[in-house]
Amino acid sequence: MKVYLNGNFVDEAEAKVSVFDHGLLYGDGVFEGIRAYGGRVFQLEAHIRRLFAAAKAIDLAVPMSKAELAAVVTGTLARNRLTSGYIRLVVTRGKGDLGLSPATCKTPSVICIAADITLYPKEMYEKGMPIVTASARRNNATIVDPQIKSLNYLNNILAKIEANRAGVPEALLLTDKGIVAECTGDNIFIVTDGEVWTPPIHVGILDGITRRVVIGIARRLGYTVREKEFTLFNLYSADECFLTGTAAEAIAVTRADGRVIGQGVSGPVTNRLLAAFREEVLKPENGMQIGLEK
Ligand code: PXG
Repeated sequence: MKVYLNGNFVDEAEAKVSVFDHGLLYGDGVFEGIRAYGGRVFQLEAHIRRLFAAAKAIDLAVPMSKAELAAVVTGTLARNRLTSGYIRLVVTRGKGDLGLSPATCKTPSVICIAADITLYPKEMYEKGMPIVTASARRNNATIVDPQIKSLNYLNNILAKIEANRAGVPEALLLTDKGIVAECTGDNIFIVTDGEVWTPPIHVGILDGITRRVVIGIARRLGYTVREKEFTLFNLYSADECFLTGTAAEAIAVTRADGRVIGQGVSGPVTNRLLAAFREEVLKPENGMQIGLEK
């Protein structure tokens, strides 16, 4: 695998980041998880925009333009002869002195990796999957806003550990007030009486790009979509539930904390939205061409 590191494409084994990089020492940096389908990078502009917004929120100046960064993403795929797959874009505070002040970090590190990712077992994409509610709560947005896709994912990792220990692939995080927030790397939707509900961004969640795309699809298909606060009661009594995310794509949840959701299958609304999503990712207008860079 060739990876992009600070201006060069190098072999994975040659890609060296300093142990003094504050991304490693303090989780000081931001990232994006992006996917390519059929020779195009899905929603690349939206991902680049979100990365710049997150960098701004942590007062980190990305050392290149949005267009240059987009070219890094398509270039990384092209150099690895990939027309589909997963792309990880990382911007760290860079190498500095020990001590958490970013003032000692002169140049941010920019990293781009292309790889495969399979988040959940394949059969679960047809049958749905079980989740549990984690005892770990989602970061309060007044402390570190979950809209910042930062290199500090410990909150989510703690929840994932709870899922692993419970023998399920994913965990749901609630806000500190007990409102349904999101899963460790996915946004959550429920279907109740034909309406599609998803938590609003202000509860403290990532403004997911897949979430936005799926809301758009659902509205175009004529569903009422509400960005609405709801509790575990609403989840347990929902007709359907599904998760969205770049890595996860879209997948039904058929059991939560041992309660069967609806009929315990990937439901009709979910299936319709998942099918439409699979078409959406292949539409030329939604993606940036990978191109023919060597
Ligand atoms: N919530 C959280 C906390 C996330 O990290 C999503 C929701 C979904 O957002 P998007 O924009 O992807 O629809 C995420 C996304 C990884 C990985 O490598 C994680 C994500 C995306 C891609 C890869 O674990 N999280």
